[in-house]
Amino acid sequence: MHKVIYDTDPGVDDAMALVFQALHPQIELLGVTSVFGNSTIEITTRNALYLARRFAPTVPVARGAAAPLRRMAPEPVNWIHGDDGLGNTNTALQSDDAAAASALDARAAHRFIIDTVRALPGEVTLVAVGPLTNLALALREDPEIAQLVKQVVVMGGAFGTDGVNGNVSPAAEANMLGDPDAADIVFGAAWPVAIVGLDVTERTIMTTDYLAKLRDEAGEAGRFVWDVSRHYEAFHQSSAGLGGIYVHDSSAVAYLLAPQLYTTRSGPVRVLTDGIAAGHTIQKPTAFAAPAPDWDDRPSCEVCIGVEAEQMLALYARTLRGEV
Ligand SMILES: [Ca+2]
Repeated sequence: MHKVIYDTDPGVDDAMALVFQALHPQIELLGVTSVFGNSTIEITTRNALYLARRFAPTVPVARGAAAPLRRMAPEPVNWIHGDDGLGNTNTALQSDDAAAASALDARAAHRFIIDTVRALPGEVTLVAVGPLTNLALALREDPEIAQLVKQVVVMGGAFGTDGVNGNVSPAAEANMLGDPDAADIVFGAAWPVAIVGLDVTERTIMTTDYLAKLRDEAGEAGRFVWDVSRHYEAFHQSSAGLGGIYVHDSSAVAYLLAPQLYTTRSGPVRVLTDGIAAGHTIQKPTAFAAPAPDWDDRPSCEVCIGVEAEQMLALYARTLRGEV
C-alpha cells in the first residue's frame, strides 16, 4: 500500500493522474496539494478541489505556492490545458466555489506536507507533478523531513536520451522551468528521488482509439478522461502531429506502482537555474568517471530512461476499468 501526497497543478494530465491514483487499490491518497504551473494557483486549486470532491471525496486539499521561489509566476498555458485548466470542460467552474473554498485545508501545502510526513515517518510518498516549489518550501522550513519521507516521485525534466531536452524551451521541461531553483533543491535533498521525465513520458502515448476505448469501457472515470482530454489532444495534434497525447503525470503514478516497467539510471542531478537553458536537467551517471564537484557531493537520483509503454498503458486502462 502506498500512502501518497499528490502535489499537482491541474492541468489535464494532472487530472488523469488523479483519477488513476483514486481508483488504484494500492494507493491511499493522504492529501492533494496544489501549486501554480499549468494555470494560476487560483485555478489549479479550484481544479484540485473539484477533482478531489468528485473522485476522492474524503481526501483533504491544501493550497500551495502561487509563484516560484525566485521568479515571476509563469503565464497559464491555456492553449494546452484550456482556459479553465481542464480542457475547457468548465466542469470545475460549475461547482459551488464557496463550498469548495470551505473544504480547503487551513494549512499551506508545504505545512500540510511537513505535518503529514511527521505523523507517518517513513511511510509517505510524495508524487509531485508540477513545479517543485511546495516541496522546496517544506524542505526549507523543516529539512529533517528528507529523512522521514519514503520516496519522492517527480514528473519532470528531460535527459536527452531521444535527443529531447525540453518541451517549453529547447532546454527545459515545463515543471523544471516552472521553478528551476526549487527543482535543484529537491534533487539535492537526502530523500530517495525518482525522476520520470520526457525521456519516458513522450514514449508513452494514449492514442485517440485508446482514449475512446476508455470512454466506452471505463465508466464515469473513462468518460471523464475522454472529455477532459479533447482540447489537450487537439494541442498534441496541432503541435506534434500526434494522434493522441503524451502521458506525462500518470507516468509518475505508474512508476510508483510498477517500477519494473521503467529502466533507470543512477546519479546526482542538477538543474540549471539561470540563463537561456534555465530548467535544464543534467545527471552525472554513476559510471561517469571524471570528477564533477557540482554533482559529486549530492545524493543519487533514479532517472527514468526507458519504459515498457504498452504495459504502462495497460495498467492505466485496467485501473480505470476496476480490474486491478
Ligand atoms: Ca502537472
